[in-house]
Order: sequence, then C-alpha cells, then structure tokens
Amino acid sequence: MRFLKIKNAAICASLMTATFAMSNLSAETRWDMPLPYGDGTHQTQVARSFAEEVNANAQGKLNIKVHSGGSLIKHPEIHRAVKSRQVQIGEVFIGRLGNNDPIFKLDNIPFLATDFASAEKLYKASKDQLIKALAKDNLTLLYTSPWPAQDLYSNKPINSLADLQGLKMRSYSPTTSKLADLMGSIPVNIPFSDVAQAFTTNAIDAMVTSPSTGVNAQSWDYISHFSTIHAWIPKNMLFVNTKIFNRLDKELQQVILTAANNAEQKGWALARQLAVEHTDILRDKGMIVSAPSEELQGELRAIGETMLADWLEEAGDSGKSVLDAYRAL
Ligand code: PCA
Repeated sequence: MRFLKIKNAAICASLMTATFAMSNLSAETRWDMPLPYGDGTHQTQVARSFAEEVNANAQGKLNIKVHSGGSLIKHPEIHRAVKSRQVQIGEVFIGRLGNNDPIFKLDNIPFLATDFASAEKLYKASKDQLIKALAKDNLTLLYTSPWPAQDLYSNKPINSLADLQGLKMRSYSPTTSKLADLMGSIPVNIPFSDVAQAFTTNAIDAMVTSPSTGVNAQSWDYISHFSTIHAWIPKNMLFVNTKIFNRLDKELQQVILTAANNAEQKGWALARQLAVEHTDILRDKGMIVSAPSEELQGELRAIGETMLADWLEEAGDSGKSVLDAYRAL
C-alpha cells in the first residue's frame, strides 16, 4: 500500500513535469499565413521576408508559418478565413474584394494612377479608408505591396479597341470584369494559377496584368504580343485578425509592425525594379513588346473616365474625399 502511494506520488510528479514542459512548449504561438501567389512572385518573397523577420525577433513567442500559392487556403477564401479566425493572418489581392467595399475597387480603376509616384499618392490618400473597410471585418492592415503596372497581352496586334471585339479577356476582380466588358471583350474569371492552361486551351485570348505575372507564367510560350498600356498599379495587402493581434504583448505587436513596415518598403522598391526587368525578359524571350497606339490610348482613357465616374457614384462622399486628397498631393 505504502509503496503504491509512493508510486502514485511519483507518477503525479512526472505528470506535472510533463504538463509544465508542454505548457512551456506551447508558449510559442503559431500563426498560419496563407498567401495566394506562388514562390516565384515578388509578393510571396516579400511576405516570406516579413515572416522571417517576425520569427527572428519574436524571442520564441511567435512563429509564423507561410503557406504560399493557395496551398492552405485558396485565394477567394483567404479574407473570410482570417475574418473568421480559421487562420490568424493572410494576404489577398485588394481588387478581388471590390464587392465588399468600393474602396477595394479603387485599386483597379484604369488610368487613375499609372506610375509609381502616383500610385504611392493614391495609397496615401486611400489608406485611412482601406483601414476602415478592413476594420469592419475586424481585420488590421499590416502592409500593401504593389505589382508593376498592368499591360495588355494578346495573340495579335491590338491597335484599337476594334481589335479586341469579342475576344475572351481574363479578369481577376469585379472592376476588371467591367473593364473587359467596356472594351468590347468577354470577361472570363481565371486565377493566376490557371492562366497558361486557359491560353493554351483557348479559354482566354487576352489579359491585362503585369510583366511580372507574364514572366512567372512563362507567357512567351503561348502569347505573342505585349502592349505597355500601363493601365493601373494594383496592390496586394497583408492583414491580421485584430482580436488575435490585440492578444499579443505590446513588444511583440511592435515587432510585427516594424517587420510590416520593412516589407512594405521592400515591396514597393521591388515592384519598381521588376517593372523594367520583367518587361526586358518578355522582349528577350521573343514577345513583341510595343507601346500602345494613340488611338488605343485615347479609347482606353475614355473607358477609365467612365469607370472613375461610376466609382465615384458608388463610393459617394467618402470616395470623393479620397479622390480630392489624391489630387491635392
Ligand atoms: N498579377 C496578378 C495580379 C496583378 C498582377 O500583376 C495576377 O495577374 O493575378
């Protein structure tokens, strides 16, 4: 009997040690971070560097695990997954959320901000609204990172909109579907991962996206023409669930905000650099790279004005104040 008691006490003690060890282990919080694009894109490189910086400076309190290319959660589900705390943090292409709030549509309006200096101003002017729109879903913006300007890919020369009539045009957001419509083409929603296959099976004939995305998808294998229309500079954004972020101690929150700020600088610098480098690669690989004709530019700009007017109507006073702030910068 006595022996048994001692044995029980010993078991108790070792159980306590085990529990203590386990709680020590779980002192490190793990976050899953789904990313929509694959490892070849600068967006994913930027997000990885953010996670590495946080992990290195979190003193064992937090570990962010990156899941790129929609491997954990597919792009259309990432916003909902962070909002519902299925995961803690995630990245999306801002324009995809256009139907949630008009401010997300502003990111894809053609010919409003077509160079990086203007895109930076537009970001500055719209940032408060962007933060507010995310806050409605209990999300906190960490950083944005742009893509190079959006250019036109096609399998024939496009000298005017007449050349696009009836072509199937890839869209990646509500705003780009509308753009395809106004161009006289047929919008087809295709995620980046399916672009190559969609071209080779004739599911799409044309697309508007960055030179980087063409390089990532080896577009020279199945697309011949690239017109540098520089229509807009869209962004991805990284956000965290606010409730989860607020649970961290202040020091750890600061580690995250500092890493986010560094990632934002890095993303904007990289996009500027890749806009040039990746256009050169498309040319070197044999694509016919040309500037748009006056006629095409004029037609596209007119569509841009229509889309901006429609956006202003939808976005109301808060939209007008963003636009006024942008123009004043
Ligand atoms: N590439 C992404 C979004 C914008 C861009 O340049 C894509 O085509 O899906």
